[in-house]
Amino acid sequence: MSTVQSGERHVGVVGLAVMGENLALNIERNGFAPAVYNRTAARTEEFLAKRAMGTDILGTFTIEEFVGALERPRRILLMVKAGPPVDAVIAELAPYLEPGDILIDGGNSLFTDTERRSHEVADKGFHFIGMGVSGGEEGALWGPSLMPGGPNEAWVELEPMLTAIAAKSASGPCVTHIGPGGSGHYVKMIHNGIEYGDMQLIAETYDVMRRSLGMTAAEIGEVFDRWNEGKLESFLVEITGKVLKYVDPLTEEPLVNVIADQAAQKGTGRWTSQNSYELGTPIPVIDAAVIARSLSSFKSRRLEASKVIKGPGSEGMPFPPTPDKQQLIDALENALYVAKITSYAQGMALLATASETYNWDLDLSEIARIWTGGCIIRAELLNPIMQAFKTNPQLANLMLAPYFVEQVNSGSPQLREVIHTAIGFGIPSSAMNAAISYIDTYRQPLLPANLIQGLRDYFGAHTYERTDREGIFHTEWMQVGV
Ligand code: NBP
Repeated sequence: MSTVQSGERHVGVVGLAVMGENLALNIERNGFAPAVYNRTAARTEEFLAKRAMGTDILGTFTIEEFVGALERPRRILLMVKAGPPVDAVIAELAPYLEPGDILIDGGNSLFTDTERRSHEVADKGFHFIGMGVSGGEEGALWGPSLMPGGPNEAWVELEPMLTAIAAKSASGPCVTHIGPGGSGHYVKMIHNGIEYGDMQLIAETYDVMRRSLGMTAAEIGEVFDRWNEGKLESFLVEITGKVLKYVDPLTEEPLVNVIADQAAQKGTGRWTSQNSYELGTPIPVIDAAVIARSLSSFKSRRLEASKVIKGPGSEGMPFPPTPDKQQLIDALENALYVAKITSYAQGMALLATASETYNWDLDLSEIARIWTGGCIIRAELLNPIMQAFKTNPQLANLMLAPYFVEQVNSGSPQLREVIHTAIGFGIPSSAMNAAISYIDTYRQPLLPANLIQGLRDYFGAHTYERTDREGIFHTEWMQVGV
C-alpha cells in the first residue's frame, strides 16, 4: 500500500531486472518511497504482484507517469543494461526533466561513457552520477557497496538515502563520494578487475590441491572453510568453500565437477587491463586472470592440443612425487595471501595513477574502506590496506607499507614453493606466476632492460643512456665490436 502520494515519491528506479528490483526493495525497506518503471510492462506487473506486494513501492507504466510521480529535484536511478540502453533511457527521460534533477547510472558503465554522459546531461541542466554498485543480488537487497561519482551538489542530495541502503561494516557505511565525472564507475571497474584476480588465484589454488594432492572437491572446500577463519577471511573464500562442497542432486557428484571449465571475460575485467596499458601502470595478476578466462574458452582447441603436446603425466614424463599434504596446504594459504596482496597493490597503484591523470583526487584509504562490506571483494585484507593508505596517502606501492613488507617477505618463499609444485605437475598458474614476477621485478635494482635498449639501438638507432656517464648515446654496432 502506497502511503506517499504520487508526485512526492523520493526516488525513481528504472529497470526491474535483478539489480533494480532488489535495490528498489532495499530503498523502500529503509524508509524512502520509490516509484519504479521498466520498459517491458509485464516485468513491472510481476514485480508489483510478487516481491513488491505489500510494500510502499509505486509501479508506473509510462515515462511521463513515472517522472510525474517524483518529488523535486527528481532522483532517478537507472539500473538497465550498460551501453546503449543507458543512452536510450536518458533520451526518453530528458524531455520530462527539469534543471537540478539528478540521474544516477547504477550499472556497470564504462567510465569514459559516464564522462561523456555527465557533459551531455550537464548541458541540459541536470546532474549525472555514475555509481558503481557491488554485491550482486544479495548486496542490492540487504546492503551493497556503493561508489558514486559526480557533482558534489548531487551527492549531497543523495547522501542520506545512499548511506541508509549501503552495507555497514565495522568502519561505517560502505559508501563515499568517490570524486567527479566517471570516477565512481572507474573505481567499480578496478573493483571488478581485482575480483577477476582474486577468483583466478583461488581457482589456481584449488587446481594445485586437486591435481598435485588428489584431494576431492569437498576436502578442498573444508580447507577454504578453515582459511576463512584466518587472514584470508573474505566473501570469495567463504563462497569457494560452499561451492566446492555443494552436491549436485542430479548426479550426487560435487556440482563443481560437472560445471564446464570455460569462463568468459567481458566488460569490466577487460576494461581494467586496457586502461592499465593506457596509463602505463601494470596490473599483471589481473591481466593474467583476464587471459586465463579467454584461454579457458578455447575448449575444443585445448582438447586437440592435449592429444599432441606432452607434459607431466604424459607417457615417459611421470609426475613428481606427491608433495607433503599439510606442508603444501600451509604453503598455499600463505601463497594465496601474498599473491592477493600483489594484486591489490596493482589495483591500488592503477587507482593512484588514474587519480593523477584524470584529476580526481581519489582517497585510496576511503575506497578500501567502502570495499570492507557489501561488495564481492570484501575481505579482512582490506583493513590493513585501508590503514596503510590512511597512514601514508602517497604510498608508492602497497607492498612497501611496513605490514605488507613483512607479509611479502614471510610469505613469498611459500608462493615460490607452490609455483614450483604447479610447474612440476604441469598445472597452469599464470596469476601466481604474475604475482611472484611482480614482486621480483619490483624489488630488483637491476633488470635486463639494458639489453633491450642495446637491441633497440642496434636495429633502430633508438639511442640509450649509460650507467657511468650523463647523456644520450648511439653506437654504430656493426662497425666496432666482435
Ligand atoms: P541487465 O543488465 O540484465 O539489464 C536488464 C534491464 O535493462 C531490464 O530492466 C531491461 O528492460 C533493461 N533494458 C534493456 Br536490456 N534495454 C533497454 C532499453 N533500450 N531501454 C530501457 N530499458 C532497457 O540487468 P541487471 O543484471 O539487473 O543489471 C543492471 C546493471 O547493473 C547492469 O549494468 C549490470 O552490469 C550492473 N550490475 C549487475 C550486477 C549483477 O549481479 N547482476 C551486479 C552489479 C552491477 P526489459 O525488461 O524491458 O528488457
